[in-house]
Amino acid sequence: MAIIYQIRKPFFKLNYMISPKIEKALNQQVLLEAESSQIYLAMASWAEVGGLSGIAEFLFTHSDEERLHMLKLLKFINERGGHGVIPTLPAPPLKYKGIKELFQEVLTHEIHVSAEINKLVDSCLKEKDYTTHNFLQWYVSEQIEEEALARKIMDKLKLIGDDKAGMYIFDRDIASLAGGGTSKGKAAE
Ligand code: OFO
Repeated sequence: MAIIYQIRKPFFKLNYMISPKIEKALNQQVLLEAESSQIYLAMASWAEVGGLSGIAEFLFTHSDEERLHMLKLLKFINERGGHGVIPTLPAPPLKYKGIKELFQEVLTHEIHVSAEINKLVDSCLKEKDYTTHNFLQWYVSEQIEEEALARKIMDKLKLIGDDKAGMYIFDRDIASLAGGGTSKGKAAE
């Protein structure tokens, strides 16, 4: 029995475990995805209280998607022999100056998330962790879609300007853009 254990232990370590460096970086991304979910949840609540039901629906859905992104990472870390850590989150902002400012924050946040994903991909290449590198390609594609969606929304808001009727239609129609990323409920698979 002792011989079998001695053979299996290094095999397990060599083939299945992620390095502490990648584990830490992935857990940092868990935090960022969880933070995204919290921020969008706070935005959704602000919009709902302000009578912007379409924007609220869009943001509630977006918040759910970010939670799925977090879960997908967490499960991957655990499957690879690491420990997915549930993070402590800073309180999100509760109020926004207006709709345009809110969606500008969404775009800025998504650009930041994309940059962090790219750093993570780079670390995987440096560590020669091709399994995690392959896993992260889903996030690379997701970020392209999310940034494009946030830019599309900002373009629409610029066109609308201060036109109240335009803003009414925007609030009515934006709900149909919810779930526009690659996630669409598949992230936790
Ligand atoms: Fe997780 O996709 Fe946005 O942040």
